Amino acid sequence: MRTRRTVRTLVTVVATVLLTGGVAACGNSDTGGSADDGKITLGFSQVGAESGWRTANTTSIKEAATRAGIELKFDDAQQKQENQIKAIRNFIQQKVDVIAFSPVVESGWDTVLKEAKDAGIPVILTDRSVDSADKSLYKTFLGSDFVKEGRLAGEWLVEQTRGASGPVHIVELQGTTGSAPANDRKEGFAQAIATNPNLKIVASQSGDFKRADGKQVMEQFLKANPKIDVLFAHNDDMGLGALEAITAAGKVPGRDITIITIDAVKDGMQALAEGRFNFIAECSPLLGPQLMDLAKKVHAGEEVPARIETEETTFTQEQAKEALPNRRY
Ligand code: GYE
Repeated sequence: MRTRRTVRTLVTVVATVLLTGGVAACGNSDTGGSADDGKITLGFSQVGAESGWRTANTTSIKEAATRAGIELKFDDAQQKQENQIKAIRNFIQQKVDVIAFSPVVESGWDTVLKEAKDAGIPVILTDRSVDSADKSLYKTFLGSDFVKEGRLAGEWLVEQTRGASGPVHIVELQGTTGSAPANDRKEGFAQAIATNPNLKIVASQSGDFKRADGKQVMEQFLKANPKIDVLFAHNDDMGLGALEAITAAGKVPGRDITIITIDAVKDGMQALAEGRFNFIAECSPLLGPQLMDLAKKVHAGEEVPARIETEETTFTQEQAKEALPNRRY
């Protein structure tokens, strides 16, 4: 691996010299990095700051980079794919050592990933994956199993509604349209509830993983559907926004409407402990330390597993009460 990387770096250096007509334009160490001090430079393109989960994820990455002695070039794409593509191209131009990003949506990455590969810069996917058929475009994917999270949420509901004699009306607040967690959580939940024909999704719409959107879409759901028994929100923030809409409609969240969410950030756990939510499937944002470890390994040309899955659990109201005091985010 190291030999291949060195050759690739050499090709890039030679190509740059030929194109620019001088060595001065390279200005870099032989590792292809933008710094000459031997420090690894990591270009990271973050989705945005749409949720409590995302904020905790950003903090984890920034802190871990400092601790690992990695120079972090951080870019916030404000939930726009075009901004992420621009950021990745900038990282390539700056000749960072490693690129990592959390793709806002699953599709449309092949071209820019190929550009990174051609420049000899390894790419790590973190949190969310891409649907590229060519797996050689990235080194590894570090993150959760979103289908499993959706399935765990659905299985809990199946368990709770076992005795139901009539239909159970479910509304679903989806995450960002086209994102891996929205696609996969929807799929996992649908798989689980398919085992009981009484469980019916009567409305399903995106709230873009944001609190304000969750509130607004829930208001529409409540207006259009006189009978709502369950809300499944793809993250805590949308569930928290929906709480306001439910209360404003004169209903008691957690009692009149059963609320299931995903993430288990502090505000979500608080709502669960206080009985306003009913169940949360955890999704850990603390990916920073593992990401830095992987960045070092791929930079050194070491083999890394193609897929690294985050360890997660689920919380009932009782479990949330117990876990809350020690929650880090
Ligand atoms: O669940 C949501 C965030 O990709 C796992 O993105 C992440 C999701 C998380 O906005 O809150």
